Amino acid sequence: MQYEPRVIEKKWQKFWKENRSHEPSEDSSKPKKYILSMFPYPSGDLHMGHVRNYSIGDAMARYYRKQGFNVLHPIGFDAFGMPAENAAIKHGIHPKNWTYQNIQKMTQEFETLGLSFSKDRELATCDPVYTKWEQEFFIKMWQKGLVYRKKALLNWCPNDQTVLANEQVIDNKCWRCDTPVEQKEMFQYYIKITDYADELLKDLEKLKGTWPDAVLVMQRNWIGKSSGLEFKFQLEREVDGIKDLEVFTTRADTIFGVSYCALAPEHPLVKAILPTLNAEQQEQILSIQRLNARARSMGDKIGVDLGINAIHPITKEKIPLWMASFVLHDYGSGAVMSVPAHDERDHDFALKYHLPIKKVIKNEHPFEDQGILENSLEFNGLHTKDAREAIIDFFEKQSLGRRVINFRLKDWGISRQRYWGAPIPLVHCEKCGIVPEKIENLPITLPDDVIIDGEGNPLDKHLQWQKTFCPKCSSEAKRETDTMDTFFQSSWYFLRYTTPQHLMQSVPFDFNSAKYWMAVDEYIGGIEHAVLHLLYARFFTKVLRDLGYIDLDEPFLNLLTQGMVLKDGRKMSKSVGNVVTPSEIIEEYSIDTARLFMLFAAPPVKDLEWIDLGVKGAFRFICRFFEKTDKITKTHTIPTIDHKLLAPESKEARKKVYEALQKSEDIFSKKQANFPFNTLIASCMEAFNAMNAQDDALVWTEGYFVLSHILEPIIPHVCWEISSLYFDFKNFEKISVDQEALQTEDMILIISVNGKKRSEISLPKTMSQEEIIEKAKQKAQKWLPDNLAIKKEIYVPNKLINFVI
Ligand code: ANZ
Ligand code: ZN
Repeated sequence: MQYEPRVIEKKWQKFWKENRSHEPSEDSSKPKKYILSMFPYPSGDLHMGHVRNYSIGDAMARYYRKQGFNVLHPIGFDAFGMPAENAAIKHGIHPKNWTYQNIQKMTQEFETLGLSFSKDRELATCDPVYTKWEQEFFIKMWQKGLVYRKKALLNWCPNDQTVLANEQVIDNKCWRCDTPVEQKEMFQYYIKITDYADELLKDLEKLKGTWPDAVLVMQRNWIGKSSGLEFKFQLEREVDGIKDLEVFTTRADTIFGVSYCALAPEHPLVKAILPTLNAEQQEQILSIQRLNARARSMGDKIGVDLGINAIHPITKEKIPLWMASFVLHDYGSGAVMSVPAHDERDHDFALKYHLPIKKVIKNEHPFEDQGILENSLEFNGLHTKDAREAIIDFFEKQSLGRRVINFRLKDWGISRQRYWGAPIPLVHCEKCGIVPEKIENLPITLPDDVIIDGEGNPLDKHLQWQKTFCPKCSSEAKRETDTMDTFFQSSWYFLRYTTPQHLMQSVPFDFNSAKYWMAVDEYIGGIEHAVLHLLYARFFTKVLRDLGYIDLDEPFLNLLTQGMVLKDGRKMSKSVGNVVTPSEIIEEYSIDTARLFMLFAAPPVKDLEWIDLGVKGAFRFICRFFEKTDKITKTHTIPTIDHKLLAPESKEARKKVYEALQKSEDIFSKKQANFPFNTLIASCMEAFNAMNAQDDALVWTEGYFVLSHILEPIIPHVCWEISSLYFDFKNFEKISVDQEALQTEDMILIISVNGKKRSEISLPKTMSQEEIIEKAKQKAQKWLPDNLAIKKEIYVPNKLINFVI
């Protein structure tokens, strides 16, 4: 039979669509699996990374569906965001049109890939209904005190008069006009994710073993809990009413090694002292203020002597104060006690500015945090670990300072000064201040008629849209023009999918549906989302729980971070110019080829190197697999085979077939971790080769029956075609591993004639020597002509038989 991919792919895709084969049932008594690949941004082109991501998820969804699970495997689009607005600036296309056109195109492409998505639950986060629920969440958070407004520094292009995202700042210059970017203070809305810092950290324990360790470590570091001492240095003189300087240290044990204090350029004391400094010093401080955090951390360490001393709280020594570019204004108190003898960063700075260095710990490497204290008065001789505690106790007793816990995690700034996002549903009233919109007025939708020219926020210029009435006092008021960070949308889309279409207008998601489907059993996506998306989604889940929307602590039970697709050792991407598009492969070979190659070339969690020859190999296997179906004789059910009576080659074939089945079961029951589909496919290929090396018709039939079952999740079109021709799908459920086939106690013997290897034979170890020699003789008949007598038969058990003629 000839493999004609075009014909069978069309046929089965039509069948699945018409039969709604991939829609989950609402029957919550059934065991469920929720399989989710991270939803895509609708950039318009489907790349191999997508194909990989979705093939992995699809293989899982198809397998569990076949095993009788109720499977939810949805797709949607993360549809707000900057690229749509950039397209508008560059090509004059309206962001909405650009986005929906791309969604349409990509939906089509997903369909051609044969991905078994539930169509009913598809969503786009820019849809006003989605916005409506999201705005409701925002208002509930506002009412609960989880939202606040605070001034923050943003990248500002003075030429375009617009806020720039970090990606739009290149070498500290504006991406459009090359003007040096400044830092501008503006009001921003923040969500108090820090209120949940402890729970977010603690619950990482629950994910141990089901999330990759690397991701857990990254989340832990991002949350960055550290405990230490907070205390104040008195200043030698008052500046503008400021009398002291607060610092946070995790190394109280180094208190006697402090030789200067370093302050962030934004620190209030620096601002107060600024006018007293000379012009050059002032300019140095201002120039650091203009840099964003990334530029500061990458550049040289810059310092300015502030010309004022603090008093050491214990020794009463004079400690000079410096502005330092490396001190973060938004961590701790924005000021550091610097210990150059024991901190590398402080050390570099001290060398550069000739500041004293005082050693207070005896240790081999000066920058390790362990050792015995010296030059530390009554604390001398203590180990650093104990000294830390003793010194904090001392500070607390003397009321000089206190033990505190700090988190690196910062509150989530969600304001964006852009058009293509969900409007923040707040109203500014002159009398009442900031007031949330009434729930019944949601959604607050975007106006269509805007001018998008890259100068400022288009909503700021749309006065008509801004005009509204105060929800509280009804006087004329103004809408908030900031829109929400797109991470807001991706933080709850997985909950929305749980809810059937007919309820979508009346609830954000249905409580009971969410209860049934959540948590996501398998979440699949790139490692680049290890921190932000996954942390925000975990946070959102906890907030929605506390607001009564769900009963759930953690949204994703298992996480699989798939590797990248590489070509010639580099990430496959437009900018590198090494892209192979999915449609090229589909046109030249077939959809199943693309899927098979993607899952065969590497385990899902590892990077995958694109090899043209590998794609060809995948195609050739499918062709052979399809063409050899004429060997199938008995159909519609799995044949009954008496294993003992089979020829050794047939036994070997059955063994390989059931080994593959065993592997498949081990993978999906997670006895083998991280879904190593590559080894499963290799095992199927081996089994197929073994089938080819024998000629028992029933073994062929059985082999096909089992292999099309195992391979269906990977190459569905081919397997559905084979199954529909020869088998009855219902019988797939009856397949189980034949233990007898696995337990062949066979040995492989080399057969040689006059010392020359002629053949090989596989025989049971239990067979008698006479029988073995008889079988070997039959097998080697060609080389043992009847007219020549066999002079000698040499048998070496488990190894070989040599006939001397
Ligand atoms: C003295 C010291 C001595 C420190 C030493 C470290 C090593 P984590 O663990 O991340 O919390 N620090 C405090 N506030 C800072 C800020 N706003 N910007 C930059 N650095 C700041 O880090 C806490 C340590 O980072 C603190 O402990 C402080 O330096 C510094 F051998 O104090 B340490
Ligand atoms: Zn009002």
